[in-house]
Amino acid sequence: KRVGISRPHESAALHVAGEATYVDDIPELTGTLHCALGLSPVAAGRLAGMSLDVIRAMPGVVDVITASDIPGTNDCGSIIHDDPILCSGDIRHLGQPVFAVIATTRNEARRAAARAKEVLQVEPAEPVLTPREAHEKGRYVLPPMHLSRSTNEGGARAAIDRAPHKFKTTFDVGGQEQFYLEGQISYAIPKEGGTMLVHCSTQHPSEMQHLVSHALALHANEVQVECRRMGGGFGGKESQSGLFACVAAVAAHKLRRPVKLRPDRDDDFLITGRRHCFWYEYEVGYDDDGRILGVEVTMVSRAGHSADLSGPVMTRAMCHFDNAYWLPDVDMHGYSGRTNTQSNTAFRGFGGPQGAIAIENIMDSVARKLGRDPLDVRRANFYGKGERNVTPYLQPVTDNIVDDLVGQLEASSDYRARRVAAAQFNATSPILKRGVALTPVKFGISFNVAHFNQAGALVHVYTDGSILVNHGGTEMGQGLNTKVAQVVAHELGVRFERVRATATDTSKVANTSATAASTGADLNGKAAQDAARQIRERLAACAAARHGGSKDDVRFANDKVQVNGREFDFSTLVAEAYMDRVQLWSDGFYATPGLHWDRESMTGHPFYYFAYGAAVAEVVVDTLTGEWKLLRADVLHDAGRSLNPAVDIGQVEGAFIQGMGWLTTEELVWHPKTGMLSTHAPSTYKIPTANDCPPVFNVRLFEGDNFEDSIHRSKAVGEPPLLLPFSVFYAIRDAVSAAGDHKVDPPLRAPATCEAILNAVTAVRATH
Ligand code: MTE
Ligand code: LUZ
Ligand code: MOS
Repeated sequence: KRVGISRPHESAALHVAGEATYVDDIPELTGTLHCALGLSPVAAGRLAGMSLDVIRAMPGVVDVITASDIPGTNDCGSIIHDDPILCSGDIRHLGQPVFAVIATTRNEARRAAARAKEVLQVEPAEPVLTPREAHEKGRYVLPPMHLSRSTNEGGARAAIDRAPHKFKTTFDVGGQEQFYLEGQISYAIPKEGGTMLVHCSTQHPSEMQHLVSHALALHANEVQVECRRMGGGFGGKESQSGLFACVAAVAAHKLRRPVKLRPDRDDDFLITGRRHCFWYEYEVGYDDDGRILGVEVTMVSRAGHSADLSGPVMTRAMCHFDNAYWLPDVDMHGYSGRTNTQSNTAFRGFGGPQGAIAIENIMDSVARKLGRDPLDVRRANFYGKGERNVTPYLQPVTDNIVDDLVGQLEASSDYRARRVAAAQFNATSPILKRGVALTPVKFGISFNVAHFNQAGALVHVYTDGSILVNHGGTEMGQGLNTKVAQVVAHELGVRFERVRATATDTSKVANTSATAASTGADLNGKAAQDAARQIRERLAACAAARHGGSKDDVRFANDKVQVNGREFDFSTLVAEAYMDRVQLWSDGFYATPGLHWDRESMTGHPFYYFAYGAAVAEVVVDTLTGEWKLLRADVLHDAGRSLNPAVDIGQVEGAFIQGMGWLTTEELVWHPKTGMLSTHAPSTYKIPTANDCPPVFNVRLFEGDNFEDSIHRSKAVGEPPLLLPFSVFYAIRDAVSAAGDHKVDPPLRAPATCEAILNAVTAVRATH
């Protein structure tokens, strides 16, 4: 058995030895030039002129490239083509790349590019910075979206009007920087006949190939993109690696020299987008037990200056507003606000967290208004099995395990007793207040764009019995190559060490999807299994032909092959098969079955299955300073029949801490007049560290198979656990509410920074 067992990341030894090759570690070719971007100093307006001679005269500068040097189209947009590579007149945001300096060294390029402010003549205009302002002005990057479902005449409105209790309020949730440790980078190398090779840190090599070919006016078969691994992507390299790939390629194409573009962290912050912040307004009607009878919600995201992935992000947000709850009558409106800020993009969860946290906020408020334990209110609203089990987008929830899973966690975490203990503590502690919360997760797995759910793989068995696997997915630290190699080793009955995974390469597997939506192992694992299975069948036929017996009785296990009562080494059979002229390599393909989606009505079956999870968090808050500590977290997460429990637990722990950062310490601040992102470095933008792990951190995987025929019945694990630290946010909210009257709903926004917590404490005390 090679799947379902814990084993280290395939590159773990290389990672810790510092030997794993990232793009910047590739030995530079002779003649390599370095690129830096000159950025717009204003957030909106017109570019009236550029005095680039000043830049050209700087030491080491070889050339300066502007939009007019792009031989093909000046666009690096994903899905919708509204994203200029370099500014061609209309200034979209402060930090927008306007020109590219190419110099002998990276420092010389950066020094020259830093003079952008002096050499650009701009006619500034008033920027629109917040989603609410964009909404008021009707400025959107996409048409508004609407999703509603009703089980009664009159829909959500009538259900709210008839409900025994109702309230209407607003809520704010901030954005989040991906903060991949390896920044964006591309290294473009011109090849014969005007073709191009690009080494790119990207989750989406095929899209980089398309964007570069369009920018250079080449065919796709003239551009090759390769990515061995990333030092993290988290969604930030799904589309937005494109600008860097295109600029490096345009420069390399023009100068006929290799060009590397590696922006530093501050520039990366100013150029690229991140998780969308959301503003919500909702009205809720509910009964005495806290059951939600009707909801109307408006969600407005900060899309930034272009569409990028804002459409699919809003779709996923609207398809996760239900989270784990049956909402009989619901009416949702989604607006992607066009603002003069970086274009926001994918980030782990892809709008799912932003959708689901809105309903969790509603659950928490309803419980406080009714004076009930929030877990009881949540449970009263859970999807059922067979009834009350249809999502607002009309996909039935047929694999519901939320009740079981939450029940197990409630018991193992000692939730009830700890709620009582926290209340007792709070009764005698005027300054320090404790809070405990349990929150569930249900997350839909598949790209919400149906045709992206396909993948390909190549498996080569060499005559010495060693195996190479190549697939369309990319490795960003999540352990995808490890899982795919495990699947191949399992299929061929060989040791894991026999199988090696190689760099993702558009010239090996074509037309791949982004490694995203948590589908990497589901899609590429199945494709690699398909390839390996074909080889195994050919080997079995060869073995039976040579040694007798039926090919169906040939067994592959432990590096051995059993045929007709005899046993051979795997490599012996491979050598025999080669002599018999058997094809020892194969391609494989997979497309997720049963998916469909109607964009107009926002209904269909967008997800193959759901992944579930739940977490309990306990915090203590200092109500004089707003400082807090996570004392303990208990997590039970559903990875189906995990392919690799060690890797999956790592994913759950990492996602928990990353999501906690989003909801607590990571705050983005744009200057309200200039639109300058002032939090553009770790000095002002606070990501969590290893120190922020709670002293008690119990993370377990739920026992149970995927109901669907996924790869070895596993479930995708990359994104869903990012929603688990909702429990931290609601534990903080619980502690804040203990500072005042319990029935007062704390006005706490996310991120719950110390400042936000203190403001919420002040507000609940004022109404005390
Ligand atoms: N884990 C690590 N270590 N680094 C990453 O960049 N990205 C996350 C998640 N886990 C990421 C990660 C995101 S956003 C996604 S969509 C999935 O991994 C993608 O990989 P998978 O589909 O193979 O799980
Ligand atoms: N849909 C989705 C997408 O659910 N997740 C993604 O990462 C994605 N990326 C591009 C387009 N649709
Ligand atoms: Mo992940 S946000 O789908 O790259």
